[in-house]
Amino acid sequence: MEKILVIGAGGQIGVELTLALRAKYGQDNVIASDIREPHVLLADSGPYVQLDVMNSNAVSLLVQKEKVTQIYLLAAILSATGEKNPLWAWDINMKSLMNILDICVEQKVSKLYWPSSIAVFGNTTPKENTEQKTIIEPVTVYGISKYAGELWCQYYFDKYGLDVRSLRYPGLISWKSAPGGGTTDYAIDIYIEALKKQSYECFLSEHTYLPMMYMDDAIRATIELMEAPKESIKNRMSYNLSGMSFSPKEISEAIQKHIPGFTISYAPDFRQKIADSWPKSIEDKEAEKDWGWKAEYDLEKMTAAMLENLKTVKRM
Ligand code: NAD
Ligand code: AKB
Repeated sequence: MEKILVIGAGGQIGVELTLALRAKYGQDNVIASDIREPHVLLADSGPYVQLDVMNSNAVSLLVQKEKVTQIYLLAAILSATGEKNPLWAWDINMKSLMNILDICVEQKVSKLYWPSSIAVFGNTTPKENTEQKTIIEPVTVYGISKYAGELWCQYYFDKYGLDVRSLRYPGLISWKSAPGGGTTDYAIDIYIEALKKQSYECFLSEHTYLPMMYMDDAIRATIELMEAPKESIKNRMSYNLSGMSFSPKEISEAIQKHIPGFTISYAPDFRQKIADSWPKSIEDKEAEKDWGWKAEYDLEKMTAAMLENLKTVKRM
């Protein structure tokens, strides 16, 4: 029987991933943990432990006590927040990963999931349909930490045989749990403001294309990757993962089909430079070939789902 620990479970991905894992593996078999108080959707749906991933002893004791077989490490500082305090972001992102890689080896945890990001790509990377293996020269502290993390994952696989798996997520768009300080967060805020005020001031310029994905696809990709047979996982750094690509202008036009009076204005800030360093779109042929990945949501389908779902919640 699997015993799963999700670290950073209170975040944008963690809440939905924990709920999906609990539905699949049984609620008592998925321990949610975060440095924060439990998110409202996690409080009554299974075990919760409040802990700091930087406290390696505490994590190690928990893994030992609960006989954890799989860890999903989601705790991180994202791109925009990271640029405000680079050394702190580097410390959290790298130490958390190194702590967990070591704990997995010491405690014989059978599988580790750790997400990377399109932020590994930089200004010198080809912008369209960016390939898995290309020029990788990240310019944000977040991107540097993700690329270094990918190399460490490969190292622990090669040296210790650790079954570590990873995806380079695009910007993720969701409605259950608020985003945590990324450059792609505008594509969530825009739906919330469209419903609240019928207008939105965007912090990126109108033709800034970025790779994006609806959370349902991202959760399915994560679980499919983790459940794929070990021999089919050929990439131990991180797989490119592609959903859709659009600009602020295009998402605003998709919203206008549902809310005709919706208007958008543009006031680019420091996040524009981060967005400009990332690809406009990426390809994910290796994920498709190795473990059968295929996205289901495009911009139209996601927009309908986001607006419908957001109408049902008061939170965020
Ligand atoms: P988030 O900021 O929403 O959530 C991160 C969670 O980690 C938060 O709940 C936070 O409280 C927790 N955390 C922070 N420091 C901690 C600590 N010291 N100990 C324990 N918990 C701590 O982030 P997210 O969007 O859910 O992202 C999860 C992972 O996915 C990150 O590695 C991120 O880089 C990656 N990712 C996210 C996206 C996206 O669009 N959301 C895209 C690419 C990659
Ligand atoms: C961010 O914008 O920082 C994240 C990401 C793409 O990694 N959403």
